Amino acid sequence: MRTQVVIIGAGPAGLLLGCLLDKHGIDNVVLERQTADYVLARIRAGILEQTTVDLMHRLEAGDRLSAEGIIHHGVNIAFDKKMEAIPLGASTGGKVVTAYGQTEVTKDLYDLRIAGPSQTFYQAEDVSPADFDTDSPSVSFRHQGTEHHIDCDIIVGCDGYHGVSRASVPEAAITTYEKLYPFGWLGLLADTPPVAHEVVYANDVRGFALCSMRSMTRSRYYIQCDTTDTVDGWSDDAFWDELRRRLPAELAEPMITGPSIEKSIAPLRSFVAEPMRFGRLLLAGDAAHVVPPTGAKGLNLAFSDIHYLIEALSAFFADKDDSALSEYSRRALARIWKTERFSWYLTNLTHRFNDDPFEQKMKEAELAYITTSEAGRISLAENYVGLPL
Ligand code: RFL
Ligand code: PHB
Repeated sequence: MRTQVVIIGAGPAGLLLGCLLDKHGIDNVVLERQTADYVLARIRAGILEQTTVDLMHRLEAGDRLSAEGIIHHGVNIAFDKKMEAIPLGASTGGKVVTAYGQTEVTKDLYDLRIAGPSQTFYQAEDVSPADFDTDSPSVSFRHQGTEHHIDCDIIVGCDGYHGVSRASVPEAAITTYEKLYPFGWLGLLADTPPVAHEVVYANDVRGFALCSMRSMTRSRYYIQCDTTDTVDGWSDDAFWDELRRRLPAELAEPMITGPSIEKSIAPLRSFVAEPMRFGRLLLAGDAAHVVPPTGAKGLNLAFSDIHYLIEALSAFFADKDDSALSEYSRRALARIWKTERFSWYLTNLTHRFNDDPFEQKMKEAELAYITTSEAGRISLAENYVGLPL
């Protein structure tokens, strides 16, 4: 088998890239380890930057997003039960974010992908990229018991933090930066109306809490938990009780609770791998970088990588312009590091994880600054809506 681009991973980054390559008339194959049902059922991100929304529209895959996405004109920060609203548009020339689940984004891209011309192999086993330090890379894998080998021009690793692509790069060629946080997020999805119209990040003496939504009848909440906690150790009632205890009364009292339809624990990590190009292998999305979910940047960052990558790949295939591929890493990393900084900053600001009274005072002062100073509000808002591409 031969194709121009092999994409490893059919998460949002891989599917978006595959659909954009189809639109540019560039042959591609997507290889995914899991079943389509598994990938489509994953509950993750919920807040989209305008650049992410624009990419969906560029593919003509944005109709449902336009109809069902909920525009957020602000974001709320609560500190010790006092809530402050930070407007987004007023500080950013009218920019907003949209609440629309990653699950729905993935479904919209999947529907487009299966209607398109290119092949996707789900349940691809033992995917192995090879010879990407030459001009003739290839990928081998097993599918339904048959061994396959694809010769290609480019391999793109969109296979997430635990994928095979980054792991295939010789250690000496890659530098990684990593920070693990000493807490996790316990998330709960419920068919109850969201308690607030826009996202609330709460820093409380009992720990962080987040109120978000998927629709006007489906809520998504998170609470900071210990890294050793298990989902089985948290009944729905225990979750709702703890969430209420961490929120201002104006939210805790009217909050409507109900049975969970999903509950999961995620570790929090900051991670960057440099560079993002190794000869004919390029990395994108969580395969190259991870942010803690505070600030809702992971999916958006994966999409901005693909924005830079599609420009680089179309230049490469139009006139074999190799410099476009080299520029990819530099352009993507410039935005990635700024977004890593914001996610790390917002995580530190909103969580409780050491008892240092001085640090606590610093967080209170920072919060007072970002909620009362015009410059502070603008800084938070311009990062929250997404830095320019
Ligand atoms: P994914 O989604 O991890 O997809 C990678 C795909 O690659 C497959 N794969 C392989 N396929 C073939 N062979 C192999 N050897 C393979 N190894 C792996 C996997 O099965 C999978 O299908 O990476 P991608 O596409 O880069 O997308 C990244 C986003 O999923 C991620 O950044 C976000 O979910 C992060 N995130 C959030 N991002 C936001 O922008 N806004 C949010 O509100 C937000 N909230 C969140 C989040 C992540 C969370 N968790 C669970 C970590 C909330 C949470 C709780
Ligand atoms: C979500 O809706 O899942 C969500 C919202 C904001 C975040 C993270 C996750 O910062």
